This record gives sequence, structure tokens and C-alpha cells, in this order.
Amino acid sequence: DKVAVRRALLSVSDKSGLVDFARQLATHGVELVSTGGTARALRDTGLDVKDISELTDFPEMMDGRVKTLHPKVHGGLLGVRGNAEHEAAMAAHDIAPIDLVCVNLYPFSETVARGADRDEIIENIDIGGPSMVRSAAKNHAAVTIVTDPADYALVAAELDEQGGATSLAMRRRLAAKAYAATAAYDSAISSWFAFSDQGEAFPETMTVAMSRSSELRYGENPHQAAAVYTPMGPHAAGVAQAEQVQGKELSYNNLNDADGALDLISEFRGEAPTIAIIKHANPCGVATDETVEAAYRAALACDPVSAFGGIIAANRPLDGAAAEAITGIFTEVVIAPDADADAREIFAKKKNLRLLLTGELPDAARTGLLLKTIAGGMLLQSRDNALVDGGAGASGSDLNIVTKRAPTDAERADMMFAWRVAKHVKSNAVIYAKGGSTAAIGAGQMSRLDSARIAASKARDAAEAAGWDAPRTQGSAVASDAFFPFADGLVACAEAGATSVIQPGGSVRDEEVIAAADERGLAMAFTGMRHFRH
Ligand code: 93A
Repeated sequence: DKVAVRRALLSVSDKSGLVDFARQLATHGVELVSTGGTARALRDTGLDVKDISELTDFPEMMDGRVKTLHPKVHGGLLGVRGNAEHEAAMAAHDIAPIDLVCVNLYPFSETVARGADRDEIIENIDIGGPSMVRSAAKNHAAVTIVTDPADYALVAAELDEQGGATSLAMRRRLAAKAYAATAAYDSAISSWFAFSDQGEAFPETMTVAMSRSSELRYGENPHQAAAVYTPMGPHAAGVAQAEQVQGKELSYNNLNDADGALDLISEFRGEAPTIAIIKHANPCGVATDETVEAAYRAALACDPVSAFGGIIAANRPLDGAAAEAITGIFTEVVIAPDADADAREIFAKKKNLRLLLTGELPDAARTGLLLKTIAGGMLLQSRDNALVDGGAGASGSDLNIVTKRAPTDAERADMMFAWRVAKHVKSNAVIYAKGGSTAAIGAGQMSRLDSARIAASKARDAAEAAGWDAPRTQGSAVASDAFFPFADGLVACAEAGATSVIQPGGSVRDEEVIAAADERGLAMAFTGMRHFRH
């Protein structure tokens, strides 16, 4: 299964490592054939190269669109060695076998990424390159196909070992890699047409090439296997691209929670210092204050029991004081735009703590797609990037005040804070907030009434533990991610001390709910927007 390499065709856009590789081929007496730019690059270093036009007896034409698309090339790649008919055809048409192809393609994704215009993008769709890659890979019984400069050294080493030949094992491995490369390339083109060029949110068909960026020790549970994949084409950065400065390897659950944490904290990008503490993809405390440290302490006070072993997200770079406070209890992951030298030194003492730095936070209003698999298919939806304008004063906002009493400015601020947090809490979500901090969070219950009651009961526990006179739900604003189907949930909030409520509205029993609010002197606003999160 050893095949000697006598003739090689080199045609590469990414010329890194090319000259060294070609030189190694030449030392084994391999004849080099190349396309324009590649031939020039080799000739400049004194290597002997034949132009493809000499082999095809055709000039490269149409701005290079047609240079290697020729039977002399594809016949030389596809002709089955040892097949009498194929060999007769090769002899009759003067087709010489090509034993090795070194090709990498026009930089399509890079051209898209740098914001080139449509014509330039189209020009960077490589046709001849993938054709050669596919022909050579199909005939890997005899032909070696090299598509990745990272493989040059490996191939050269095998040529050295095998006296100028390659093994079948190597050719098969490279063929598999070659088809993965052309598949990824076409998927990038198809994604561009579908999503960018046509601007279709949900194209009729799609292929998205992903590459494994890391293997995880296990999945959600230790008996489940898991890995992280990232798109091969251009894509926005997120948790998968954050820099891990220190700490143990990230787990599946860490990444999932950190993703939720980053999503929530991005809501507060460019605002006063804000901290979110996440457990099992739900926040258990979110607060805004004058310093990051103060914000952390306020967030922690919401539910200090649940915060143990949580994930902390900050909207500002971390300093020493914040790091000192955060390391006061056991924390799995800290994610922030940056951390100064003091903070890093303090975190470094907690060997297991994973510190993730993101640089500038993503824009909460950005568009994007969310994917969820279901058996036999997947669900795709646009991300929930909607924001409600809370306005200031009585007018100029998306809020529809439905009660007799309008909220005070302070209530309105708390309502909006609770509402923004509610968007990131699993349904049914009921959030109590006061003074720029969550007072209690009810998450993931099948009944809204239960979420309202559980949150209130947790607030009572926190008050008792901290020795406060009253739970912080007293005088708080409540946000509900979807409408109250009955008055009972709202009544439970009022009984816990809430004085204002923000919710989408839209229940057939809205009248009852509004009457219950009026009876208790509550101010209530309808947003007309729901934030389910399941
Ligand atoms: O425009 S093409 O699709 N038409 C071709 O016939 C062709 N043959 C090779 N592009 C073609 N190539 C590509 O040219 C290769 O895939 C490679 O990326 C590039 C190398 O061109 P040069 O050697 O002129 O730099």
C-alpha cells in the first residue's frame, strides 16, 4: 500500500509553510506543478516549478476562475492506477498521473469576516480547489491529499521514512480530513447565502460546520460524555471564547451556568457596577451598587445559602476589594470583562476557582439564534433580545399603568430592575426587588403562585439569618415573567410586602388581578411583553 510520489500539484491561498514543504518534496525528486501565485512564490526561492498552463496547454483564464478545471488535472488525479482501461485513456490523451495534491482554498470566511462587498465575497468562492481536493481524496488509494499546513511536517516525515512514498493509512486519514474541509467550506458558503446575503432568519435548508474546541470530562452527570463545539464560520464571541485565566477545567455545568450569567450581566453593560450570582442557570441574587464589591455583597444578601458554589458575573472589571469579597465563600466560576493585578493575585490563592475574562460584554440587544434539540430534530428561535423602555416620569415609556395608583419613581426603578432580571429566570419567574437589588427570586415552578410564595419564604429566611427587622420584600417591586392567571399570585406578593408589580398582562382575568391590586393600594404596570424561559 506504499505509493511513490513522483508528481505533486501545489495550489494554495495560505502560503504558510509552503516553501519548506515544496523543498522537502523536491529533495525526493518530486516534480512540482503549480498555479500562478503559488508557482511564483516557489520560483522566487529558486525552486524548479512547472506552470499548470504548461500541463493543461490552456492559459489560466477568466481572472483565475478557470485554471485547474481540466481533464489533464482531474484525469491525472482520478485515473485508477492498475486499471487497464483507465491507463489506456491516460496514455491516449497524454494524461500524466498526479500523486500528491497540496491545496488550501480561497479565504471565503475571512473575506466575509473583514466586511468585504458582495462581489469580492463571490470571487472568493473557490471552485477549482475543492474539485481537486475531492478528486484526490476519492482516489486516495493512490493519491495523497494535503489540505492543512499543519500536516506538512507529518507528510514530509513519512516521505523520508518510506523513501519518497506515502502509506495507505496516511492517505486515508488525509482523505477524511479533506472531505471535512470541503464540507465545512461549502457550509460556510451556504450559511452566508442563507443568513447574510438573503437575510433569511430561518432558511429552507442549512448546514452549519462545527469543530470540536474541547472535550469535557463529562456532561451534566458523570456518566454522560460531553464536548464543546464552535462554528467554523464567522460567529459572535461568547462564553466559549472567554479567556480562562486560572482554575480547574471548566465542566459542562460550569459552561452552561456561565453562559446564563454572561447573558444576564450583559443586560447591564455600561451601567453602574452590577453583580449576578447564578446557580443551576438561575440567578439567586442580582444587585447594582456604587462599587463592584458593594454590588456583590448586596447580591449575596438575597440568598446567601443558594449562592454557595455559584457562578459570579460582573459587568465591570474586578478589583482587589471585589475579589476579596467574592472569595469569602466557595465560588465555582467568576466571569467578568477584566480583572486587575490585585484581583488576580487574590483569586490565585483559590486554586480551583475558574476565572473567565470576556473583554467587552456582548450587546444585550444583539440578534442571534437559539437552538434546542428535540428527538428527531431541533427547535430554532431568535434570541430574546427585546427590551422594555421603563421611561422616566409618567409618560414616554412602554409601561401601561393599569391601577388607580401610579408607581413612584423609586418603585418604577425597582420594577424595571426586577423585570430585567425576570427575563433571565426560568419560568415561572417571580422576582422581588428593592433599591437596585433583588430581594427574592422564585424560579422554575409549575405554578406562578408557588414561585411568589417560595420567593417570599426565602426572603423571610434570609432576614432571619441576617437579623433584619423585616424581609426585604417589604416595600419591594415584583416582576412576573408572564401574566398572573389568577389574583392569588398577586395577593401572595402583596402579602409579602410588595407595593408595585410589573407583568405582561393579557390574562382573561386581568380585571380581577387589577381589582386585587387596587384593593391593596398597589401600583401595577403592564409591559405587553412576555419573557418565558424554559
Ligand atoms: O477560481 S478557482 O475556483 N478556479 C480554479 O480553477 C482553481 N484552481 C485552483 N480557484 C482555483 N484554485 C485556487 O487557487 C486554489 O484552491 C488556491 O486556493 C488558489 C491558489 O492560487 P495561486 O496559486 O494563484 O495563488
